Amino acid sequence: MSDIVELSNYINGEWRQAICEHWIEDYAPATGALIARIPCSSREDVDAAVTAAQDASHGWASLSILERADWLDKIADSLEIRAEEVAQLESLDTGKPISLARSVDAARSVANFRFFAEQGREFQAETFEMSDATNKVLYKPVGVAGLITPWNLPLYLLSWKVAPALLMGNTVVAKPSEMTPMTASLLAEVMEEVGLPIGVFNLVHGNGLDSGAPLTSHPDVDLVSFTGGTETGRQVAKSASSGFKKLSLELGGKNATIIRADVDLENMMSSIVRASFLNQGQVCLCGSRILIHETIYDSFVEAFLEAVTDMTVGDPSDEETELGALISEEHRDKVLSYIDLAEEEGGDILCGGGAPIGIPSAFENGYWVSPTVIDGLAPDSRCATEEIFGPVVTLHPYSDDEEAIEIANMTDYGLAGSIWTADAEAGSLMAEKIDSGMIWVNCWLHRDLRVPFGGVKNSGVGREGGRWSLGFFSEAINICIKH
Ligand code: TXE
Repeated sequence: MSDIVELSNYINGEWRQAICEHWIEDYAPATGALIARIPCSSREDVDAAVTAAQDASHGWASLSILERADWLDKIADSLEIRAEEVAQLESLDTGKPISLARSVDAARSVANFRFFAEQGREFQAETFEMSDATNKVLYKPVGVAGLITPWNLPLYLLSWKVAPALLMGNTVVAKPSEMTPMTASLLAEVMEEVGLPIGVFNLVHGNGLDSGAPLTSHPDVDLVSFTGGTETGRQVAKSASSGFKKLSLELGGKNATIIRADVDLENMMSSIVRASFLNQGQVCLCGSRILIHETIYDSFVEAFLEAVTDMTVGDPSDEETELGALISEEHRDKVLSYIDLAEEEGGDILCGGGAPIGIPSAFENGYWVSPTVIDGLAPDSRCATEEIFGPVVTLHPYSDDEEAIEIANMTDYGLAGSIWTADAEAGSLMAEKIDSGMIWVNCWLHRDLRVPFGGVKNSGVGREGGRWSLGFFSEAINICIKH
């Protein structure tokens, strides 16, 4: 019992329990053990956080962008000192391998604050000259930002929103996923440690309906940035629309990985496997449909299966582990139900399909699915077009570039994709015809934080990243001065 942590909300610079005194339990995905309780916040808690953010708005907005950039650096410094703690908490709370939590979650969270601090220092508002007038563009804060984040990359995605929101002069109410609350609380501790002015950053724990929905529909929240599932995104869009809030939605994906006949498989295979299974396939950018030129289909499948079955699945705290557990029992069951569906749809399970064999007894109650590869499915089958968000990949042959593009565009999603080829020019031309926000050629998740990030179709609305984030988290105002 003593190892179970009780987390609090952070509102107006104070640590508070939910007014209703109800709790939500948080489990470690690798073992199924109860590790924390978080406040099951409701409308009253959200109201208090929004009021605190509103009260802090004027003071924060009156700082210059350079002063706010300095605050982001202070936050980054303090977070960096606690990087190992971030990695340990993230690995425990999500079930992901510690090596990944260190190299991606902990490192990138610090990098996000530093990156946006730098963006603030380089920021130049435009002027547009006319023959008889000068137009100045001002970037004003939007106001109170409601930030809602998912469980797959908890602090990484939260910092991706908090940093530009603060930089542009907004105050924040953050609502992290109830399944992974640990590092959001750590971030609130960092805000307190560095002495960020009271009310500028507020944290409300809780579930989607009781605390997420009151935040997105709150009349005094001016902007909503949401990352999560497409269906939830639809509800968030509805609830934010009546107040005409600025809205950014980063939603799901069903991304194609296109393997052309001229691919250098020997050098590219490890990256293709990483694109398929990073974070147990629980990254919205993962390539969950691999389209393979028919002339190399058999040789690709053989090499791919060899690489996939070679991956080390198990204890997330072991440095050698490559794949950990899925986020929850419910999510594990959803992923398994898609594997059952694949069999009904005529697919062959080439590897995986259930819990890893021989998992140590300490992990028997965790939520495990070993990496699963399926072929024989029609490219328009449900398993090949719906988001599974787990370690499950379907394989499909194609005959020429046009057919690959047609299959890639066959889903309601349009987030990302990758193309693997010795002919980078041909890959780039193909990329232009794919209906997705981001396409990588001969790489995957190779992120330059200056570029636009976001999806088309059911993958979302709006772009974040670099100047797109600065634009989204501000109101551009034009002042036209006649000479
Ligand atoms: O996410 P939800 P879930 C996909 C993936 C997954 C599916 C559902 O396919 O299987 O979404 O996952 C908060 N108003 N992705 O149910 O519900 C919630 O508390 C306001 C892709 O876990 O979208 C959490 O903080 N907020 C995705 C956040 O929304 C609400 C990553 C995300 O939870 C709310 C995660 C409401 N009505 C899942 N309901 C990606 N794009 O990376 C819930 N929330």
